[in-house]
Amino acid sequence: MKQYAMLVGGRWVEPASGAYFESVNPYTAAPWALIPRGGKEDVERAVAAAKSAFREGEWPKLTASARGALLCRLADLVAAEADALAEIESTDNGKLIAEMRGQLKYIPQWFRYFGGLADKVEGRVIPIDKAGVFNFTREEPLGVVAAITPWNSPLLLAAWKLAPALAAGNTVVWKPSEFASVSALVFGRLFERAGFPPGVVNILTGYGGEVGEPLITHGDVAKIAFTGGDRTGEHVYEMAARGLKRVTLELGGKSANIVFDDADLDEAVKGVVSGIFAATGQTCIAGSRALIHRSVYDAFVERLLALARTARMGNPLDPDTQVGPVTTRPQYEKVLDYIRIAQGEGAVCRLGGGLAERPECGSGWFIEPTIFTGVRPEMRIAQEEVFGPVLAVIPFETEEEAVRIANGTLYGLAAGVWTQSIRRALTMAERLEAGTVWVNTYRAVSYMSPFGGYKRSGIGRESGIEAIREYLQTKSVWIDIVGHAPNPFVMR
Ligand code: TXE
Repeated sequence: MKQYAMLVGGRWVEPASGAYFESVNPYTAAPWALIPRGGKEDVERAVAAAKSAFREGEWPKLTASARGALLCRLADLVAAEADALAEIESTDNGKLIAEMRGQLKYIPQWFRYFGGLADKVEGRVIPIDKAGVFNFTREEPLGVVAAITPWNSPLLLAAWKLAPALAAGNTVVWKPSEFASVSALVFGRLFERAGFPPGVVNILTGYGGEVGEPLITHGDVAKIAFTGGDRTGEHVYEMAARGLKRVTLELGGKSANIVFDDADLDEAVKGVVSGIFAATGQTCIAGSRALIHRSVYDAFVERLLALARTARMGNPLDPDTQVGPVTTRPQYEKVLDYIRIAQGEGAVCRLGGGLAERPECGSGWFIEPTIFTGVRPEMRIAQEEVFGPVLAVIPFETEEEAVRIANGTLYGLAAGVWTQSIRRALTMAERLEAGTVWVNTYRAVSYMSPFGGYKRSGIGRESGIEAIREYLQTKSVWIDIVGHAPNPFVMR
């Protein structure tokens, strides 16, 4: 098994503890890599390196254009390594090679887009209301940013944070998930090759409590950019609050895919299937609730079952596989628990309903694509994030009712609407409490378009111009231009 090292201050280092843990391939359930088990001492070193890179040396002296050029160079290197990195991700987290290749080929665009944006961050000259002073603003970086990322799309979700954070001039300590760290440690080499000064990006691996917490609570960390579960996100927010730190939180969801009676049903069926079974449902934007208009309900469910039944399960490295394993053992158990909960609540299991024991699934953590009907909106299966291939189907009668059910959870990450009516599409886009609304499509993201959650799905936005603001702070500069002080005892 290959043993990896962490990146601190431009050097590849062992953890202070000397301890390593195994990363497990979810398709074989066997360990395949040894990951450094970082701790508090490593956090001290990494944050010190990031702080010193922020304040001294080459990085703060670079022009914004030069920073942008570094990010574009990084993009080219990522593009050249895309296939190799995709294979690592697929081996480490069990997601389809086709999906990971697609992501890896797309990731360079985040670095190009924010590289291009780096020298377009401008302050303003304010025509101030006071005589004899000149006032302008500067947009400045925050300092050391802690990026904490999950296992489901390890490099994509890291790029969403690192690209704007670096474009804005911050330095970064990045902690990938303990369940999928290998791609981060390999990706780290590309920062060196692109020419980033040492310490600008540091990578620490290990567990949330051992590396994540000391990182978040470290006095020299200015901001936390986190993607993960909402409970962990809440805890991260509490810890960040104690230090009055900024946060961007991208948390879970219980997104509704809403199919109206005037929809193109063939396309809608594909959209609902892709919303929940692509990525084995392990995506924050999973369309885990299908809301179907009563008049097309029976026909739609039949078509849905027919298409879902054709899903090819198996080795995620096989390009023909459509549904891979669940990434982690705890996640596998969580999904099986939710299937039991749904059955206990009286939902009707129409497809799947348990672990997959097909020969092509080997000894991996596979769960059959599962569809429940007879779901009522208040059931736990319709309220809580499962993060697996489990769909809850709910009928509705009116537009009003669809809105009420769709908005009736604590979450608000995304929603899908299937209709041919432009009026309905626009009305729904306005009324749905979700950071992203897709009409007649699902699961589309871009580096250009802001992404984030309403309600319990998160705080702040990633991607798009909005994202760079999350990594900047505004300074107001006042300059006297008349040369004599007014009355020193009153405010100017
Ligand atoms: O995520 P965690 P887990 C959801 C999904 C899933 C559930 C749990 O519902 O079933 O979360 O998954 C780090 N201080 N999503 O346990 O715990 C951790 O090491 C600091 C939604 O894997 O949120 C990892 O790097 N950091 C989601 C990261 O947080 C801590 C993606 C995410 O782990 C920490 C993944 C702590 N105390 C899961 N505890 C999405 N929104 O896409 C953990 N971490």
